[in-house]
Amino acid sequence: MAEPVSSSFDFTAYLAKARKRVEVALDAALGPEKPNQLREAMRYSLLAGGKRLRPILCLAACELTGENSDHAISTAVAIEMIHTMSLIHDDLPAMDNDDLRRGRPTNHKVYGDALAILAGDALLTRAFEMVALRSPNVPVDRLLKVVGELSLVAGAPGLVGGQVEDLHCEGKEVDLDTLEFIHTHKTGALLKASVVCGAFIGGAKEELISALRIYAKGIGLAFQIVDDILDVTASSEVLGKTAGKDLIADKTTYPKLLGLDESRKRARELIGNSKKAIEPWKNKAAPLIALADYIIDRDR
Ligand code: GRG
Repeated sequence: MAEPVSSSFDFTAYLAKARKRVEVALDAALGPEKPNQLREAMRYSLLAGGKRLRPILCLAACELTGENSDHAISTAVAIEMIHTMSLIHDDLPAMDNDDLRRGRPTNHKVYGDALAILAGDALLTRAFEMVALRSPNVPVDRLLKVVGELSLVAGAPGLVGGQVEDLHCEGKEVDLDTLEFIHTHKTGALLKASVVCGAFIGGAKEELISALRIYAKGIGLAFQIVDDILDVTASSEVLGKTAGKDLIADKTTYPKLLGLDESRKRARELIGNSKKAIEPWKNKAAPLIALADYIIDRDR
C-alpha cells in the first residue's frame, strides 16, 4: 500500500516563508530602470502584493527534484513578472477595462495607458533577462528549456491566444470546450509552466516531468474555475479586484454553464487527479499537494 503523504507538514508556515522569500527576490530584481516613471510603474504593480502562487509553485517543484530551490528563484521571479505584466495589460481599457487590481487602482489609472503598456513590456522582457542572464549556477541547458517553455506559454500558444479568444467570445454563447480552451490558455498555461520550469531547473527526469505536467494541468484549470466561482461569491474588498466582473462583461464562466455546485465538483475532481499524479513522490510532494488544496480552498 502507498505510504501516506505526511500529515505533519505545516503548510501555513511554508506559505508564509515562501511568500516572504518571493517578495524579497522581486524587490531585488527591479532596478536600475530609467527613466524614473518607468521604474515606478514597474514596481507599483510587481510589488503590489498578490498571492505569489506561481513563483511558490515553481520553487516547490524545484524542491521536489531534490535540488536547492535557490537555483529556481530567478525563474520564479520571471514567472511572477510575466503574470503581473499580463494583469496590467488585461486591465487596460482596450481589454477588460478595470480600475481595481490587488486592492489598488490599476496601473493605467495611475500612470496612463502608454506607460502601463510599456511597464508591462519591460516586465515581460525583464522576465527573460532573469532566466538567461541572472540565474547563476544553473546549467545552460536547463535555462534554455525554461526560456523555451516561457516563450510558448506567454505567446500565441498560451496567454495571448487565450486572451484573444476570451475577448472574441465576450457577449456570445460559448460551449464548454471553448470555455476550457480560454481557461487553459489564459490562466492554466502559466500555472503549468510555473511547475514545469521549477522541475526543469532542478534537472528532473522525464518520469517526474510527466507527472508534474498532469498535476499542473489539473490545478491550472481548477484555479480558473475557482476564480469564476469567487467572481460570483466574493466581494471586491476581499478579492482586491472588481467582483461580478464576468457578469458585467457578459463572459461565459463555469458557474454560468454548469451552476455553482457542479463547478465546485469539477474543480474538486481536477484537484484530486492532480494530487494523485504526484503521490508516488510521497513526503517530498507535500508542498505541492498542499498548494493544490489551497487553490480550491482559497477565498481570494
Ligand atoms: C504574456 C505576452 C503576454 C501577454 C498577456 C493580457 C493577456 C496577454 C492575457 C491575460 C491573462 C490573464 C490576466 C489571465 C487571468 C489569470 C488570473 C486568474 C489572474 C489572477 O491570478 P491570481 O488570483 O492573482 O493569482 P494575484 O493578484 O493573487 O497574483
